[in-house]
Amino acid sequence: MPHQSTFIMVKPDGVRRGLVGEVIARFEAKGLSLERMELTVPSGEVAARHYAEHRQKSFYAGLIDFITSGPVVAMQWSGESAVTVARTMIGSTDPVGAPPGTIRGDFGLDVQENIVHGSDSPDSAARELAIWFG
Ligand code: DAT
Ligand code: MG
Repeated sequence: MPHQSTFIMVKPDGVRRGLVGEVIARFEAKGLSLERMELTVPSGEVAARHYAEHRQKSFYAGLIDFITSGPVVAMQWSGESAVTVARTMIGSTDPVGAPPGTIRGDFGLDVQENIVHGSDSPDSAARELAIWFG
């Protein structure tokens, strides 16, 4: 299995709720390596590029408002199969159905305010890391 890099973001709700340390601790404990990290309030342009695939969705406008509503913690993590490993640890999109033991399963109930983002493929990771870190 390949060494990979993935883009992880603690979303504004996660920062507001004081879950940054919890999220980082889980990935560290798993054995992934933190390569880059920045606390930033996303611009509308960065948010639109990041969520371009959802432009036509009914929830898009609310999603952009939410993700630009305050600081996020943008991170690059690497390690063995890091993309898949991180997605498994984050849990399914709707926290209501995410199993206990996952970040969304343990800390969320809202499909929009679901605490953390993780790239869904190596191609997405490369695209998102370029958007956030240039
Ligand atoms: P994921 O973040 O699990 O990759 P996604 O790419 O399908 O999920 O959607 C991106 C984000 O959009 C998701 O984290 C939260 C929001 N979202 C998805 N489906 C939604 C819905 N039905 N209503 C409101 N927000 C939604
Ligand atoms: Mg996604």
